Amino acid sequence: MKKISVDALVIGAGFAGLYMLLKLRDRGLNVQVLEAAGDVGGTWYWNRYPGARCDVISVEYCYSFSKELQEEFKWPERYSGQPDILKYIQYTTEKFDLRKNIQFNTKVTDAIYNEDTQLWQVKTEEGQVFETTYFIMGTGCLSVPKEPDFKGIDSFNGEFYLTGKWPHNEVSFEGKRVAVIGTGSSGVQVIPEIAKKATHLTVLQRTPSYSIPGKNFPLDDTYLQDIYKRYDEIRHKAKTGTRGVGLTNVQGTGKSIKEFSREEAFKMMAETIEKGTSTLSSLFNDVKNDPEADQIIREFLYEMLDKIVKDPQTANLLKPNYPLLSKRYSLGLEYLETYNRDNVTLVDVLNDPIEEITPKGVKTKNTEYEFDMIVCATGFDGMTGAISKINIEGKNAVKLKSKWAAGPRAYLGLMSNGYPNMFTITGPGSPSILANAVMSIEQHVEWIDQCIQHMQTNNIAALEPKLEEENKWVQHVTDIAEPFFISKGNSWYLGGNIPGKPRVFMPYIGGLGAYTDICNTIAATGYQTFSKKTALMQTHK
Ligand code: N01
Repeated sequence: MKKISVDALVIGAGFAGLYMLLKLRDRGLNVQVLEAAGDVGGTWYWNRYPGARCDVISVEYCYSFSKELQEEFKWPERYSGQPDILKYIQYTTEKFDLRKNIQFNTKVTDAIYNEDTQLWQVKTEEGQVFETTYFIMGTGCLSVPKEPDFKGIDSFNGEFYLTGKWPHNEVSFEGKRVAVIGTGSSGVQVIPEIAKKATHLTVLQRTPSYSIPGKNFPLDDTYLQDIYKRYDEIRHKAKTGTRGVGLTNVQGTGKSIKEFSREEAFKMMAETIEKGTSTLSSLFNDVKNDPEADQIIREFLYEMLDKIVKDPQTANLLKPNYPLLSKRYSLGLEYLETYNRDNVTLVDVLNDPIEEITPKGVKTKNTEYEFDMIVCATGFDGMTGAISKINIEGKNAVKLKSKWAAGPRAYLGLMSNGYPNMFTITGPGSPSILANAVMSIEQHVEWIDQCIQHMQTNNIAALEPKLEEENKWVQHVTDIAEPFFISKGNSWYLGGNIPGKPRVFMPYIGGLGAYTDICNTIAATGYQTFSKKTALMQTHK
């Protein structure tokens, strides 16, 4: 088989891969993108279940690199739905003529580094072989759904769907008895939509989610024109702040919640929600790690839930019993209200666990339920799922899987020692999904682009982080998360949802702005924390 030689091979055509392609192509590199799906979009290509949308405000959940693009694409809603996010990604693809460098329906199986040639050899399931100087993973943090492994799953006679791999054809719920398994962010979104159409919806809940009511509304031209005027300031705030957002920042009090009377604190939280902001955590400085502070915020949320959900037994079942900030909470759009519908039943599968899927439906320890359709919103193999699907071998033929057996080890979430010129966009150890993912992606792509420019101008053929620097960073990522609830919850942030996955807190909690400063300082001081091998630059045209 003839090898196809390129300068840079980018895996994935979502927000990350597309921008990486554009940057490196503009730099004059010969870039090829390989994408497993049939079109662009990444996670927004696959997650097309009813109700799918991003809980970052749309005018912020989009690229900032092009002023023209920013003002050209008219976001229809405050939190626009998946069809519009996908439309935006397609629009960007056409605008910058990116499609010609993307090969779809192509799954990468192996990536092997050759120390003699200083090139990566990348193989695909379809039998192609690529040779590349730069191997860049834009494979996303939440792109590999956790495959449900219920006993008897194949015996079910009805329709079966995964939210993370939703079909392209329309799925009809009309006249059907539907079950949803999973009440994380995806479940919280799909449940209200199915409830509106199905004859009956049964939600099989193992762990309730905190769902904070959000406000969505159509955007008119006045709103958009105001944003356009303020975009520079909004984006500056987003990039220098913690969470990659410039609009939704709550004016924090900088104080402990305990410094306020219960009435005062509850009033402030109610007003914040009323204004359409769900980030209650930003109001007070101790709700991320102080159990007493968490208790107060939880009591507020329980009280709110009791007011919304009419049946007290259902309301009690919906109350999470873990700290608010130990997991990602969800933006609720009609979520809690859905449980007031006559056609919706909440079943507790924590105390009556699912034993198997049968031809007729779901059998728990005590009951057998009959369904026409089962929808699994059971989550993802987060952050490392897509990377670990590829057989990656670095220097001395060491498999990345072995190196990461006890948890991912990466420097800045960008590169890993022993794997020269391999970059991971929003990899483990970076703020990635703890911030607005598009801002995280732009920062990584721009850093990688600058790094490649540095390599080219300095005749560096191979660059990798020094092991001692990587070890320090991995320790730092663990240490700064340690005091906070988020590092202890049983969430996908720690691989807690995947049996056998090492429990390591993967994202960097220090905030996007602080992290960007660290990355920029490293670049400005000549990448001293990296080892470099100088050789004749290989270019492939
Ligand atoms: O996945 P999850 P998700 N039996 O892992 C349950 C992003 N996102 O797809 O907690 C019964 O959060 C599981 O129960 P438990 C966002 O970053 C964003 O919902 O393991 N139940 C849990 O309830 C988010 O954090 C947006 O006890 C089982 C659920 O399935 C991330 O994606 C929208 C089970 C999985 O929840 C993941 O969210 C959607 C079993 N065997 C997603 N196995 C927005 O921007 C699993 N569960 C709004």
